[in-house]
Amino acid sequence: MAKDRLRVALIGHRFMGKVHSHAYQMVNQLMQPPLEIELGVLCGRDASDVAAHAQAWGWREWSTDWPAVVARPDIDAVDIATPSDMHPAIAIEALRHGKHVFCEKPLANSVKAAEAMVQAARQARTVAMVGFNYRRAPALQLAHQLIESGEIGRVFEVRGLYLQDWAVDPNVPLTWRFREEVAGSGALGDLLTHVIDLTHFLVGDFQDVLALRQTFIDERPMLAKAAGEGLGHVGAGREQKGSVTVDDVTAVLAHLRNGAVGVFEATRFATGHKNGLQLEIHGERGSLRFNQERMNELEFYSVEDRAGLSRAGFRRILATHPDHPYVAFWWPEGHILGYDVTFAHELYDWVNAIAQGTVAHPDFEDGVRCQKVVEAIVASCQQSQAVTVPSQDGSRD
Ligand code: SOE
Repeated sequence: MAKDRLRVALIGHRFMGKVHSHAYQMVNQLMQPPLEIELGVLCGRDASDVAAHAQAWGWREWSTDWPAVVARPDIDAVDIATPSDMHPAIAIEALRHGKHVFCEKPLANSVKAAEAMVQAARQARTVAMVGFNYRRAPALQLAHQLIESGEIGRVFEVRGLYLQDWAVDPNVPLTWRFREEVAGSGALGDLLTHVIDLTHFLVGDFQDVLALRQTFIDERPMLAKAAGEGLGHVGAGREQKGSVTVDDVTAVLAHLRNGAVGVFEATRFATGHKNGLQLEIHGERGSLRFNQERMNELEFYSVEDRAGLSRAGFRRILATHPDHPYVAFWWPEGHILGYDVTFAHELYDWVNAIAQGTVAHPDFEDGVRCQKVVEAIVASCQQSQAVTVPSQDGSRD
């Protein structure tokens, strides 16, 4: 018997649009979700680009008119892969039309806008999920299981770094990622939000933050095309320059509500690091260590080892055993997985939640939770002092 279908429209067709399109194909072909995903409409600003991508990636139709697309009765779910300034308008309109929504991170550029999205999701009663994809790396799911089962005991410290280096070149043009009115912030919103979300997932809520930020290159060549391209590696710059209005690096010290302490940094200027999302969590019974550039590995140290032969310290767990989360969908043990599967895993979970009428985390409320930390970090940078992060119920306890 044919499966029921989920007819999806994807808004955005650059880096994230490409990754999501590829992920849907993997989900259908290898993960066999309860609903068959139909790649319905691909939507973007540039007609000839979007048409070419729709054809290449297997979308049935294409459009440049997102309000019309999210209102279509033959679309059940809307996936938003645009720059973050567009997230609230598209998500709220899609929810108003009763669609399920998947929205790339960060959920919005302000707490206020993110809360309006939560409100719209509550009214729609559909499944609204935010794309913090790294939660779905099998090694980090395993880390979550180990922490939940008490393997490292009470957590004392979390250290989170997100290190990239593509912005070091002053000729990288002024794409949307360098413009506050579009991106909200720089390394903070683009990179540190992943670390904040992982801290929420693995350790707990933030109590207060003390932060600093810096912009090293204040002006960059204007883009030939206003829309901009992916990370800004591509596309010739012009002689004319425009102002960078976001942070190149942000560093944060934090107290968490459970008594743990956090040390965090995100930068686009860490020469030599390409996508170094690194986490280290220290607990009373052991520690865990992860680096996205070696995403199949989780390092684990247990204080119990002191009594045995393995005094050497951290052991490496290759998180590719079929018992490890999501791995059974893929290849035999040791045939390692890549960045793209984290998207397949999150979209699979979204589709499952839609089929079963459940919630898929991180949901829009988790997106607000992250944005509250972002706003506290920005306030701390502006005031040069520690700032309390409001709790999810709005109190500053
Ligand atoms: C670009 O810096 C970027 O693609 C981010 O936007 C992603 O969220 C991160 O996963 C990788 O880097």
